[in-house]
Amino acid sequence: MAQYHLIYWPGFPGRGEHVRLVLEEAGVSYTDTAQTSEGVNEVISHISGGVPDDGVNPPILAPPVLRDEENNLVISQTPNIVLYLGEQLGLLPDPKTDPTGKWKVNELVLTALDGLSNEVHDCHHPIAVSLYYEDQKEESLRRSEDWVKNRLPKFLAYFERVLGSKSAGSGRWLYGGRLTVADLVLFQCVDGVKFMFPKATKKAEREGKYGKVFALYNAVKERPNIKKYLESERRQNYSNGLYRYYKELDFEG
Ligand SMILES: N[C@@H](CCC(=O)N[C@@H](CS)C(=O)NCC(=O)O)C(=O)O
Repeated sequence: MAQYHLIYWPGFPGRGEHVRLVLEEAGVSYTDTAQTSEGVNEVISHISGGVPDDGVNPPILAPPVLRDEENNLVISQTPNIVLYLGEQLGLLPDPKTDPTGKWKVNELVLTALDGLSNEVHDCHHPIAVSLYYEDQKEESLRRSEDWVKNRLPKFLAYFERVLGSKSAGSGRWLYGGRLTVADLVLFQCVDGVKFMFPKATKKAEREGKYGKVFALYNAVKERPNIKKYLESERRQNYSNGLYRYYKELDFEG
């Protein structure tokens, strides 16, 4: 049995993708409910309170969930899982030479998820998660137009600044001159935003102001394990998950 098991909705990459990319980059074997016929039931059993009830792990509210079978650990919250796996799999700064580095990398992960994942989700669900997009279309239009105009450039400029800062070290990565989980998270965020807002991201690329961000994006894409994964059937297409394409929301900014 594989040590790591990802529990997430099948059918779209969603927040589970951040977990997959860390596992794929590290080249460890894992199982994934997106790839099994009983996957949905497993997700439901975790979020409905039945599992885990083992006296050790707290109940789960929402996926993604990671089970580490060797350490009897069941945890949720995307950045929490990413930080845990980063430590387990050597995708954080070396604690011997940089004992506080993991908090800085986590800061970058949280910032990317705030701006380029959670805020993007709210572009198609600005009023309520429990309502359909079609029931909040007008607000989605206003929210998306503003996000593309004001928030997208703000977050791209921030990460461009991080990549040009002394703390990034030499090379193309966000922190300490080596690839960390923050780079993988930023890659997936940019990939999702490119899918949802192609006009705005093409314009941002054309403008040339965020060259380092797009270079990081391309560099992650070309990493051997990531490249293999992206070309495999394990990589799911975007559909009606966190990143979705609606023509009417595709503002140029
Ligand atoms: N902050 C959490 C959010 C988790 C979340 O919203 N999960 C979605 C799927 S991507 C879900 O199924 N939510 C159900 C709900 O919030 O009721 C994280 O980053 O993991």
